[in-house]
Amino acid sequence: MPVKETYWEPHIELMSRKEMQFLQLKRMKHVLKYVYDRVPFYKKRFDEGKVKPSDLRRLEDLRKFPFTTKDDLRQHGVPYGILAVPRARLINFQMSSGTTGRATIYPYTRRDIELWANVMARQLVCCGVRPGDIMVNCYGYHLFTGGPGTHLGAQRLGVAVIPWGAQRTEALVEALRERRATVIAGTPSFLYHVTEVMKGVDPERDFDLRVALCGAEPWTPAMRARLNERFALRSRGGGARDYYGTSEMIGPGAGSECFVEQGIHFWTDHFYLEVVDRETGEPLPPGEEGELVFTHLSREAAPLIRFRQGDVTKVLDDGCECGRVFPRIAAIKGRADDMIIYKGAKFYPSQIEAVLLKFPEAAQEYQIVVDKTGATPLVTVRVETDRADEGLEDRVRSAFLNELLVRPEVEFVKQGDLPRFEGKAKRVVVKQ
Ligand code: DLL
Repeated sequence: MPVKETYWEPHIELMSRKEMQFLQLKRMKHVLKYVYDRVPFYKKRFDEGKVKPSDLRRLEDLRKFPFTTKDDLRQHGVPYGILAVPRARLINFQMSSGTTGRATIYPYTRRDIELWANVMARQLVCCGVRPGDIMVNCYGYHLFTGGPGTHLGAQRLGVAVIPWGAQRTEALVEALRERRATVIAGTPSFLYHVTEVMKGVDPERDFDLRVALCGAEPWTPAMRARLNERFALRSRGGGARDYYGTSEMIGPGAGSECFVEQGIHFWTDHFYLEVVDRETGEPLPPGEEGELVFTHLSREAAPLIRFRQGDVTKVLDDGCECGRVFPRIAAIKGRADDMIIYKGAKFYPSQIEAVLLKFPEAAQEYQIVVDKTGATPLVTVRVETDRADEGLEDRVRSAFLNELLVRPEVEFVKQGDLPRFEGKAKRVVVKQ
């Protein structure tokens, strides 16, 4: 373990696996009884599935319990339909970004907010943020969890936050310079956009940035390399780090990369982790890719049991140099619903991005158009570039073939022609 690494809660983060399992089991028994006694939706669900909270003796027994889906939440009316406390105990609401339909609202008690600040402080430390840092927070504020969650954690840790949101990019470059910011937080697509407008800036001379907290959407190793280089993060011993969470879990605050940058440590003392086969629902062993499912172990307002998050990943459960007990998951490939099936090949938008980032002459902005109006679907990748030479289309299409086993059409458009996004980038357009 590196001597220099520090931890927010070493008594938890450096526990043995056995101690962690003991803690999880205690919390899991509690939460199953808690929702069964308080939330009519769960009582009905467990009764229908013929399971009782007392059927859980070992952690593995959780698989006997039914899943919760986003549709369940919509049907039972979040936030109030799944509430485990009186409404008067709520002190906050946040919203999902609505990537898969109507946005849903999630409630927090005072204890939930305490938990959020704490897991976020843990996550920031894990990413390499330290008290005394100055952070520009480019996650959106309002109902989206990204801005407020990052803000809470930074303040808990003792970091000065500049609450910027995802806007006014040129002024932001000035703020980074003038305030000597050391940390920048934002969606990777927005941060990339920042690097596009900072013409004439020498990041080693003009900036003090060390860590970039990148999350809320899938991103790639090539994107990491670009952000590291353009913000000169490595020259100060830091880097762009993967930063995960969902509004259903708590917002950002479910886990992050450490300095090793090999997968996201998942805070399994609060969010019990399963990766399941999407078709059969059976839990999968480490190394096998499937859908992420989590169970709240310590939330108060509306804990979720076996919630099917839809994100595609796998557990990389083989310990980590940083010493943390928490298992790691691989970078999220995308949501299972985002998978594109084209001529029998299956791929995610993040794989398209990984290919495009190999071409410095193509900008990072792209859009995937899935046209279903003809007899067979047609997938076209629209890519911004001002430097399309004759052979570029062929080179890009061959690279797609190598990576995706299929060759989508490629269309080049002028730089600046594709939409820019203030929050999460929406890469796929479906024509029905
Ligand atoms: O995006 C929470 C968040 C805010 C995380 C800021 C990190 C930073 P939702 O709006 O509910 O919550 O969207 C959650 O975003 O299911 C993933 O598909 C995607 N996502 C979140 N973090 C990552 C990440 C916030 N690090 C959905 N890598 C999730 C890839 C991510 N995808």
